[in-house]
Amino acid sequence: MKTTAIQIIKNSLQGEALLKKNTCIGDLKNVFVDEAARIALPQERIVYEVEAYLPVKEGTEGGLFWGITKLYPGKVGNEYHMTRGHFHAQSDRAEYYWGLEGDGVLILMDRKRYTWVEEMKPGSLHYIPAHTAHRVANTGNTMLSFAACWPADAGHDYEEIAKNGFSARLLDTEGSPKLKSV
Ligand code: M6P
Ligand code: ZN
Repeated sequence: MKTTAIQIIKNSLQGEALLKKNTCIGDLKNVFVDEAARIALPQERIVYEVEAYLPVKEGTEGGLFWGITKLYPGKVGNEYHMTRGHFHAQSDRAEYYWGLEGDGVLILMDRKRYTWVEEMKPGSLHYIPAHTAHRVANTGNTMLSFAACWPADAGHDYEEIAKNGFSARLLDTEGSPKLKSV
């Protein structure tokens, strides 16, 4: 029997034609609340890596994409390393995230700017509803890896978050993560 083109080995995607993207401190201008702290860090420090399998063209109706994100532990000021976060360009598209390793928090915000969180750990399954922005913070001292499955026609709307941000941030407050309204 033929093996599949792509395999998941130790929380990594293996195979040909995978999309791989690293996001560094230098790429995350104005993403963290403490921009001075971000500027003071080594700009080439990797915050997260994404490996994704895109078996159909971006925008294909009915298609699905699959990826693993590895979020390194660390902080920018009092804020944990986190993904940029996005709504979907096609806003009515949902997504699944699930925890593979490490400890983190999924931060969700609806269109009324109501923000809530879900604890992310190995085995936690997160249904991200349509019209809901999503970002993940690594609150632990080890790598946080999570898998994601999203519609090929969802797209990413980063503009709304770049303009208005999330309505709350997860900050290290006396050693533990607390959601603080902004
Ligand atoms: C998950 C998916 C991807 C996303 C990635 C990083 O793997 O949701 O679509 O690109 O996380 O998140 P962001 O694009 O917000 O940086
Ligand atoms: Zn998404």
